Amino acid sequence: MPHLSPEQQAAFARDGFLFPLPVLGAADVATLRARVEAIAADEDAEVRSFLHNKGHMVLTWMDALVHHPAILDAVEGVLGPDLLCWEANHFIKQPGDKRFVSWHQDINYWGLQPADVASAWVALSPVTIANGCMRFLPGSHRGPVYRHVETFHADNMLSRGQRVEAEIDPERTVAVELQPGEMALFHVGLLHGSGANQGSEPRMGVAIRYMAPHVRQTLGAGDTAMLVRGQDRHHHFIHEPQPPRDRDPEAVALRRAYARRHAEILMQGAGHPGG
Ligand SMILES: O=C(O)CCC(=O)C(=O)O
Repeated sequence: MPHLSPEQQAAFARDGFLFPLPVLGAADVATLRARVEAIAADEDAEVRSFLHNKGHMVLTWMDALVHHPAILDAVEGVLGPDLLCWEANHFIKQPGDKRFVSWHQDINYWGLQPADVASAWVALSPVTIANGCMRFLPGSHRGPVYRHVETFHADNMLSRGQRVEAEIDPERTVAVELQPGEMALFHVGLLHGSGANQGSEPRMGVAIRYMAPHVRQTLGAGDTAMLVRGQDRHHHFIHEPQPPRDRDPEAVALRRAYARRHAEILMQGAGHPGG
């Protein structure tokens, strides 16, 4: 896929998102999906946590995904030629899964400033209104950063169950339906959320978080990121090495330390003792 056209760049600046962007072929999606399902079914909780926190440091195929040229070409179109990958979060909802993602703005609790940060949400299954696709509120990345309340609702997939206090008019929202291998790119300030899976097939996607290297972590010291394209002239984040092989013991130990620090930074300020 080529870099974004001027029209696509203008649409991203106006709306705060772009989709659908085709980035992966059917064979790649099938392989990735099988790998993600195997990790999700692993008996070891630490292995399962690779799907939520810094798994690209220990799994070569996840590292290859966050470096995928088609994904990075599109991200470069909105963030520029130098790119850090901060995180890759998998969001999986099985049929009948009641879990949802309340309306929120990521910028409100990630601590990343300025807002030159975008998520590349890649579909590994069909993603439909029935099976709980995301919804976006166009242009909301240009508006205020709203107050959020932390609900810690059991079915909320967000770490604190954080929900924006603003009223969202459903008529103004856009359903982010995707085919497997398509991607939605969205701005860190965009209001978004998703419902339960009321369909008959799993809804699977991975949200890869990218930023320009001048971005800082304002919540605490010691956060980490992987340089995936270009150069880092700022060094605001400790650089993560690429994994030499799957689950290399040294890489696993380093990922454990970095993932813990990353989680500590993100949960600072959470209003719940179990945060
Ligand atoms: O996958 C979802 O339903 C929500 C994803 C999300 O909130 C995010 O990527 O920031």
